[in-house]
Amino acid sequence: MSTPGRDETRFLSGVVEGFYGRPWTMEQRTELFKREHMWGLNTYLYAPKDDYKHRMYWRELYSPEEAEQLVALISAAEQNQIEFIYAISPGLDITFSNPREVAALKRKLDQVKQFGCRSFSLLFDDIETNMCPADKEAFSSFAHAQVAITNEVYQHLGDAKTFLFCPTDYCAAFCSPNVPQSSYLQTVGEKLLPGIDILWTGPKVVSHKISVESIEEVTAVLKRPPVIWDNIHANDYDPQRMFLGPYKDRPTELIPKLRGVLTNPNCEFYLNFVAIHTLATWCKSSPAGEGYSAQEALRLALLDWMQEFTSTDQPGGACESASLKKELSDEEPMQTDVSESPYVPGPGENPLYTAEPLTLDDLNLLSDLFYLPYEHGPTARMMLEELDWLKNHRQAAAAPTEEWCGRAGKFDGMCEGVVQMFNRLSNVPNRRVLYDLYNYICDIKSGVGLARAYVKTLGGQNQPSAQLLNDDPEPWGFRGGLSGEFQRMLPGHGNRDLFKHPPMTAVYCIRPYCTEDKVEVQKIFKEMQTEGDVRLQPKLISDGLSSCEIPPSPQCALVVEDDFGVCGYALALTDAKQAAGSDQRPGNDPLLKDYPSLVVVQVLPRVTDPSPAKRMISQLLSSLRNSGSRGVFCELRQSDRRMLDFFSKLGSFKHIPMDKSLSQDAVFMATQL
Ligand code: GDL
Repeated sequence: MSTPGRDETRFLSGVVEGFYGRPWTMEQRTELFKREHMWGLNTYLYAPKDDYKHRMYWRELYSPEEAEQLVALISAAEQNQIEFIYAISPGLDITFSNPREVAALKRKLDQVKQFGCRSFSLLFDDIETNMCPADKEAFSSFAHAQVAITNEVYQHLGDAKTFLFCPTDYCAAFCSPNVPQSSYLQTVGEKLLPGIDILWTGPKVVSHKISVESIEEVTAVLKRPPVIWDNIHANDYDPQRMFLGPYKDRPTELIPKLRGVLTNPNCEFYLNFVAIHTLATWCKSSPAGEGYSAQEALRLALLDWMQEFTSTDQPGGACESASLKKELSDEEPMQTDVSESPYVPGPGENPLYTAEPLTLDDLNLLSDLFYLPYEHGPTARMMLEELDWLKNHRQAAAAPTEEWCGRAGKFDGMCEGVVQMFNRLSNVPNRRVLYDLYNYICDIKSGVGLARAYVKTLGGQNQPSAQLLNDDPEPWGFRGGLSGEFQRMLPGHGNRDLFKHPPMTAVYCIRPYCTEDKVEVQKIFKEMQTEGDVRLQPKLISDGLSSCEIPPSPQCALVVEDDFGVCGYALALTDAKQAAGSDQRPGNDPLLKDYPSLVVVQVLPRVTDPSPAKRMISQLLSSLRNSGSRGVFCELRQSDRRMLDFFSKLGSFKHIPMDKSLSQDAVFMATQL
């Protein structure tokens, strides 16, 4: 069906207000439209998760007051040539098969249409995937249910300019077993009417990089290029972070392969200057032209942002405070001293406080300290490197070396830079921007302050008890609240930081095992054995698989390659009984009854990213399921901490207690299929 208002060639570019938490105000949204228009962006998707009537109470119609506000908002968008797309998220509790529910959805969207809106969106992100019994009866899958209702609403609206659908599996990481083979995406791709566009966040919810190949892959399944819902600057998942780095790690070669890009940025409206400005620069850079430099885009954005900090013609700005004072003074002249001449300190008195103006260097530093979800900015990285060096090069017994003192001084200077930046920021005339920034800059100032005091202590300048090694510190000496405490107690994951564990940039290729891989697989098996248990005790069935003595079942063998070659494998037997028998293990082992299949995974230590192993496991589990198996187990040696950790973290595999004589030093984990 072709839609009269629809322009497929138009690249949708702009903002999705799609985060959790306090929605933006109407005034902020109007300001957003002006900025988008000024910077050449063309779209706004209204999808604030915690707006009552967008999600939780999606059935409820808008009151006359709300209607008036929405009408004004939609018209403000139009005045700024911004396409206003109204989204609704009915997925929390909708019964897809009930015609009254479909009618409620139509009624709501009809109301918004009356407000002047021409573009709509149905969102099914972040919802439970199991259907209620009534829906199970009516639809063959969750995808079928969503597609049916979306097509019906789309046809009902008839002439939507744009219609967007957000799938429940909206990124590659959510697709099982993978993007091309996801039956959910296949159904969406085949059954969703061609006039409907599909939102996609990339490889992950918050994607570090989005490659052209990954987009080609998803486009093939969806049968249309996606609209990227980009969470690169979203900060609703961590109250200590905001993102002021440039739009980055999305090649501009993507532009002709996409239907659009909408960024879902920081919750705090005024923190999004860089996010939106740099996205606009990206959208304007054609791959054929000069190209896009994230660094240059950031420079341009910060230059413009400077203006905003110093502008006083805003509500809440210094001028407004002054005029507010004036108004008050008009009303109650007796209570103010406005009529008096300004105070001038006399000789020997305190000079008046003078605010130092903010500098562009301050903004650069601010952006470096709050850069991107997978990357700190250059100065932040340097500070971490210096602190790390100072910690590791301080011999307690001896006096600090000249080099150590020099670097400690440099570190102290960088910390002082943060304090100065804080001071100048807290004096800016534009208070609205400051208030959005405030918690974050306060937090980083304290964090840096602790590190600074620690380095002084290392150098012998501070008494250890003075600031942070105190037995009874002030609450700012132990930060992060209960959530921080929980995190610190978790192994590995909780302690993950961007400095010590930068995200993986390697590209992994997973492919079926072929006989030529035998030598490499055996090599990996041997290497991992010597790393772990040299005695090869206890003898495991999976050793036979890994050493290629036992052939894996058909469709049950994968290898993963990185730039250096094969670096891991995953092998499985649909029925491990025979192999167990040949290994002098009782073939009627109760384990084998419930879990007849066996899987073994191994990856070299250079692969620190767990995702290739996860992807291989999920592909094998899906093959085993298709072969009719009920369950699968794996055998691990106590010494193989890495694989034990890996399977434990998968969540689905549970420990199976075994008879000690049988299991010796082995651990068995299993899952039903
Ligand atoms: C999500 C949510 C989004 C949220 C974001 C970042 C999508 C499609 N949905 O999964 O509302 O802001 O993560 O936390 O991204």
